[in-house]
Amino acid sequence: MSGLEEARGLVARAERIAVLTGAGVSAESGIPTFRGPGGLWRNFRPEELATPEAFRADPRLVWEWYDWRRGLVAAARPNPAHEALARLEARRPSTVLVTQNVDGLHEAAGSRAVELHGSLWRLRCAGCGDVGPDRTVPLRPLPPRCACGGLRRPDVVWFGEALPEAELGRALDAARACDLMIVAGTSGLVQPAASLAGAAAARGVPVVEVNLEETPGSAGFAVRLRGRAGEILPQLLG
Ligand code: BV8
Ligand code: ZN
Repeated sequence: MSGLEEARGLVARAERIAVLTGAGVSAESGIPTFRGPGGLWRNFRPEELATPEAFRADPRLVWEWYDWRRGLVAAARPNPAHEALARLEARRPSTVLVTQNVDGLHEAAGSRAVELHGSLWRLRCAGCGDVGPDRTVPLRPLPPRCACGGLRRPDVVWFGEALPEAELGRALDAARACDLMIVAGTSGLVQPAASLAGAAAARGVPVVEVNLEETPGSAGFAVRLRGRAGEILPQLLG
């Protein structure tokens, strides 16, 4: 039996599916991943820019990176990977989709994703904490300022920052309650998101991985489907 047939059998028998996605599910929408080719920006590594220190040191540079990404995403559309997951949720309301992505493409496809790392499309004032949606592309002037005079930042979780409690709680609940986990398009390097797959596998729950390459967690996963999420997820989820 092929890996895909085995994985399709697991999906058919599952009653509570948890899904964890990363930048790889947006790659076929034309959004560069963090650690793959094209994942750099002006020779910076994301870990150097996605930090509070970088923002404090040079808010304009960090905002140029985020404004560039907002522009990319604004011109992008959900791809068949996002659409297959949204259809799964519509067919199986018990499905919980957790994402590390901040691009909002799961919502654009009709999903109700748990956004562990926040969203490019919300701004938060670093001064008074005011948070709100903003889809202005391009955003000018950079860095944007709040009425209180404080600097507005993207409402995303940077390295060294805690994940939002509510979302992390929902993700952990899903990892604990699921009887099947699908991990798609993530290198499994960033914590604590990456630990969700291990938490499911540790309970004996089968994990199906969809990725171009092996990842640190692959050895512990029941089925590893190698290929593009935009091709595999529609086949896996029907
Ligand atoms: C925290 C938002 C503590 C911003 C992001 C242990 C050791 C060392 C460091 C740490 C550690 N534990 C924790 C840390 C620190 C750090 C961390 O994990 N560092 C890593 C680099 C080691 N973690 C944190 O700082 C976290 N916070 O721990 O806080 C704390 C607690 C209490 C109080 C205070 C503090 C915060 C982490 C969140 C950081 N923010 N993003 C933004 O997006 O701008 S992370 C960033 O990486 C993105 O969210 C991204 O989604 C995420 C993970 O990357 P991936 O999604 O996996 O993407 P990647 O490019 O890596 O991989 C793509 C994959 O897709 C590849 O495998 C590729 O093969 C595959 N692929 C490509 N194309 C396709 C495909 N697959 C299928 N189809 C395709 N077509
Ligand atoms: Zn403010």
